Amino acid sequence: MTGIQFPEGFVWGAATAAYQIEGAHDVDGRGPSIWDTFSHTPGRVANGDTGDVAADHYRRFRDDVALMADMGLHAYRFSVSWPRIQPTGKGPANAAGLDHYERLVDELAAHGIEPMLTLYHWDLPQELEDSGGWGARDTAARFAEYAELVGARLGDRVPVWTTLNEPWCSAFLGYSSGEHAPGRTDPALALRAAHHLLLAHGLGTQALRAVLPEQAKVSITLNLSSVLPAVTSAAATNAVRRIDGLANRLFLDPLFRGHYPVDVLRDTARLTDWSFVLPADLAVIAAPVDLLGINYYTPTLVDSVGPAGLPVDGPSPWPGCRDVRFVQPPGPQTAMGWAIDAQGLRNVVHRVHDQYRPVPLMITENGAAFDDELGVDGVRDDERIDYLRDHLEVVHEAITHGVDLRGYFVWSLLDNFEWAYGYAKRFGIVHVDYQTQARVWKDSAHWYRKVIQTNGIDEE
Ligand code: GBH
Repeated sequence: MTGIQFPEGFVWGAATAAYQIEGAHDVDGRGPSIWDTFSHTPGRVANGDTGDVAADHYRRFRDDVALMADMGLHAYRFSVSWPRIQPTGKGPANAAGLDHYERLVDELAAHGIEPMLTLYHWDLPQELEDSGGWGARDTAARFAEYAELVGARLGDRVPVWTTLNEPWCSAFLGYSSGEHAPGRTDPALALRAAHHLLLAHGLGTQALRAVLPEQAKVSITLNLSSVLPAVTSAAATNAVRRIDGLANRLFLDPLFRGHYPVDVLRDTARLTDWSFVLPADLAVIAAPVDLLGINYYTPTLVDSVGPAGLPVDGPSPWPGCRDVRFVQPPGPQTAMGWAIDAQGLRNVVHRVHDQYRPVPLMITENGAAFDDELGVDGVRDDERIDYLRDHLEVVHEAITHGVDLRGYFVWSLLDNFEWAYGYAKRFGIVHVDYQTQARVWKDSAHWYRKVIQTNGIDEE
């Protein structure tokens, strides 16, 4: 009995992000980003971990590319560190920064691996934060200049470009819950930030189109949520609408329909009048992309205690949703405490396919952290293999149902700096010993290599 077989040309990849793996924080003229400031602020990151050294990928990129080639990866999704290109977030390019990414891209090409380049995976130059960060409209214009610098240099060699990774996280974890850099806890500011991030995507797309060759593709990656009610009640149904509005439609609607969702504008009217949205912005944001990246990890289950219920204490990533309770779904979880449920991925891809103008889709991140143990013969991570298999089965099924899903990138190639969790959480399919920087393939990496080789999953 054969298992499942993916369509010919399906893209198999792995993903990383600059601040999470590069280290070399003060090398070759790199300026500080908001994550340097944040991670060096006591109490912000578990165990006081920082990205100063990380997986030392900045220096070891040639070895890491060789590892990717051994694994048979078709494509590698990485991000460029903005403060390596513009140490203060503005002005001319720092040549050493561009040179580095050119070497990386050339090394990938030499091994037949296609680069997929993300311009912004959360490492805003600190000086831009000091002048308002994503709360400032000017940051969107600065982003477009940065996009043009990188596009002009690498446009001939990078076929797929992504403006932003998960603007929801940048806006709401960065400026509302404060779990991420810059650690602000101002829900109204977070809504402004969300708009300026979308505007940055739009202006960045324009800038890229002007310098990239015609065949280059431009995309954005969203972390989309499958939001379901924990109970059957009018209050829970309403909570689903509100959380879905902020998690998904606040981004999908302006990108693919050219307007913000009216219910979200109404729900948040007590916090902001949205006057930072200028009429011309929406057309800029809605300029067509060639591809939509989707990152998916876990479903979201909500309930509502109602207006008279107990408010949730402390800063929250959900502006105006203090009455909404998040429920832990039953069943298995990852080391992050995130429920494992591939049905959520099914919901997300079908929803996008059915309700928004279909552009080709890619799963740009999917994966899990587990409490891996390094043994003499590697890392037995059957749970991660099961997680990946379950989600890949959903990807396959969606394709057979007509969803135009072109590729899959596992998060992550390497164990890395897991943001507020530091090095305590390991998402890699390759283990990193942070003492020696040795890379050791986990069983999941061997398994993934076979999936790529056979373009499918064997029945087991
Ligand atoms: C991605 O973000 C990032 O792009 C990547 O850099 C990161 O390393 C990776 O995920 C792993 O974290 O509140 O318990 O219901 C994913 C961010 C994950 C944020 C799921 C919302 C909901 C978990 N999202 N999370 S919970």
